[in-house]
Amino acid sequence: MRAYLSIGTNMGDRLRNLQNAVDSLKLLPKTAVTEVSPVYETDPWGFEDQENFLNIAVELETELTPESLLGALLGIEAALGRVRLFKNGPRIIDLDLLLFENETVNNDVLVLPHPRMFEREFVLKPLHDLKSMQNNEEIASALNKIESGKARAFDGKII
Ligand code: PH2
Ligand code: MG
Ligand code: MG
Repeated sequence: MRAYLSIGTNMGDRLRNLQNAVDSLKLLPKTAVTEVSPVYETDPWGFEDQENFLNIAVELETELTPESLLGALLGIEAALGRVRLFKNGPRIIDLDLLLFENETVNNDVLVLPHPRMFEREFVLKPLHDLKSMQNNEEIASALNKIESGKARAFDGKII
């Protein structure tokens, strides 16, 4: 099954945090990291009085269920030292599950597709860079509607 993630960070060594997150994903059972987007620097959305974020999108191939993948993402956040201060506040690392094949899920722990992904340039811009998304009309038109040009290409690569 193909899954897409959005990863963000705005504390400490941001590039290192992104690489640590991707390295952790590579260690998950029944899961392969199949593509990592370029890195973007983005203005904080939601709560503006905080440092800029770095954001990437990641494509996975996995045999995990959406719920067990979500659990694994929360485990990686905890292992990398995430402390939840307040909603939309600063974070060492945030791994959000955006899409899982064409599945729609709506339960207490998980909503798919991610309900706010289509309004967020910091999600859509890197996502649209992934090879498998470049011809995705839904992503392209959503990005077209909101693109401000404020997601800046950042000099640094996550592998
Ligand atoms: N994540 C948030 C809130 N605001 N802003 C940017 N630029 N990037 C993020 O990843 C981000 C945010 C909540 O998860
Ligand atoms: Mg998030
Ligand atoms: Mg999150």
